[in-house]
Amino acid sequence: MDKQTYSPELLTHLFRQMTLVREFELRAIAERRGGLIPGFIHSCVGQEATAVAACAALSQQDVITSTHRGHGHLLGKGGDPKYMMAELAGRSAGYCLGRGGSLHIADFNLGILGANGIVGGGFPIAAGAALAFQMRKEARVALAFFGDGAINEGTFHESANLAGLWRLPVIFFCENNLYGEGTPQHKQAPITDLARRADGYGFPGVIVDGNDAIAVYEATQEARRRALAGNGPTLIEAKTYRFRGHYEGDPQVYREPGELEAWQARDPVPAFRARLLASGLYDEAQLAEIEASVQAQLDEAVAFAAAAPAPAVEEALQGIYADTHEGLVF
Ligand SMILES: Cc1ncc(C[n+]2csc(CCOP(=O)(O)OP(=O)(O)O)c2C)c(N)n1
Repeated sequence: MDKQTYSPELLTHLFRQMTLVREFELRAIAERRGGLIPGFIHSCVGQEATAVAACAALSQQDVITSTHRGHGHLLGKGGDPKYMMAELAGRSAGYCLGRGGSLHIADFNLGILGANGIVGGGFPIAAGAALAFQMRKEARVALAFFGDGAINEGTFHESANLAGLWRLPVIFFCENNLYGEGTPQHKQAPITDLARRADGYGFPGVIVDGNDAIAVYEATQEARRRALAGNGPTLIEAKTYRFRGHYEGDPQVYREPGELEAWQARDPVPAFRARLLASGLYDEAQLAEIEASVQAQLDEAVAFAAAAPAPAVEEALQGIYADTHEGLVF
């Protein structure tokens, strides 16, 4: 690791946030088992480097669109674990007042334009935001996170086409974890390197090791520079792997023997930890202190969620935009 290139602030941020994402997911899984959290959880355990390092390369004014596997993206962009945990628990103190759960978390103040239960739903939102930035001459970019399954949706191709044509300041960030639900990538696309799809739309496609936080950070920084210089989009394909099921409870019969273990040997969180220690910039005690502070933050988040009330019945019709008698009212 180059001591000149990376500030201690950035390195500490990457380590802390990656640890936060990993531990948030493990806590959420445990709290689901314990009954605090109802419904589905699609965890991103194993994909912490992509979520955190891509967001670290953005400014606060930049925006992201996220997915059903979005906890890491939201935390990476500054989401508060307290309000996230409360939302997962269906409590009124949550980001969506407890009505949306994990798939709908948004915070426009942080540039989080929303997780999304619709696979491929984020592409047109990100391209539209980028068009707005371009028209208003604002130095901001939009980054759409998505999976290898989502790149086969029509929305990718429509959004990429116009983004390429109009040179929109958008980054298409593919977290290629090799599966769309239980379907391996080779059964859903005729090519292995999805970055090649960018060719058809006239912008660069780059492949990056998605388990290497620094590589992800650099690729995203470069894509952002390009977008802000008026040169249009980049497709980043980050090769990575999810360690847990598609959802909690998934029997995972589709994995190749030994595949999970091989990827776990390249676990991005301990790999980054080891790299920090090897750099000589950090010692064991400093990293342990960061890890303890993450645990304390999550203790607080779980206690906050557990103590928060469920939404009141009278709130059920608030925020409903369509009225069948009087037409649309938004
Ligand atoms: C339009 C649409 N089609 C199908 C689904 C069901 N579905 C939910 S997640 C998923 C797989 C998505 O795979 P990928 O984009 O690779 O993301 P990953 O789950 O690997 O993070 C599918 C098919 C959906 N939610 N929306």
